[in-house]
Amino acid sequence: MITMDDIIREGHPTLREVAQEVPIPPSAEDVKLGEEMIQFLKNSQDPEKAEELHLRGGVGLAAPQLDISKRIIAVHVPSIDPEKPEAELSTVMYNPKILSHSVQQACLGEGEGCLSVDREVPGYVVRAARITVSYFDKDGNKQKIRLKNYDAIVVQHEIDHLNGVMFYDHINEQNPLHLEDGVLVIE
Ligand code: FHF
Ligand code: ZN
Repeated sequence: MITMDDIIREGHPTLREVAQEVPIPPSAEDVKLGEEMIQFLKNSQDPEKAEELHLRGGVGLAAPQLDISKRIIAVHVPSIDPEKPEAELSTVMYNPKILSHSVQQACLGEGEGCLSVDREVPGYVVRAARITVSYFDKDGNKQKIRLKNYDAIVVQHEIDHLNGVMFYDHINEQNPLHLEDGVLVIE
């Protein structure tokens, strides 16, 4: 079981590496890792389990955060609308790739945090509002999905980890709360 002790923190060199692509179809070991990453996210969002295991709530996790420099990410974003459970995004992606992105940009109104960063970093993290991503699933099938708004932000945060990029790299240094015109603010 993955716990907070398995997650490396900023300053660890692995977080600044470009992670290696994984062989497709994913090995049994990489499939198991993906399942454990999703389970961690589910546990972290379960109030009882999170308290018991001292987990910080998370919606995404990238293998480099476990000191595994492989291009594997997990996202578990629950649907905000109980009437629409199919809106949940819960996937493991092997070798994900952003094929295209919107010109329009977006950011979370609350800013971002990271399981590998034990401090508050204020500022808007401006990203693409919509992305098209290709990836391989656990069976080695190639998938292509379009994501927008919150889902798109989370997946970009995770893919950044595969490229050694941290969320605060995107914050305007001079003025962290400055927003250009047209940036969609997701509340
Ligand atoms: C999180 N937590 O998941 C943040 C951090 C925008 O690389 O967003 O570092 F638990 C991955 C519902 C809504 C339930 C939000 C991407 C953030 C990715 C993890 N929590 C939440 C929730 C959350 C990081 N990460 C603050 C831990
Ligand atoms: Zn992160």
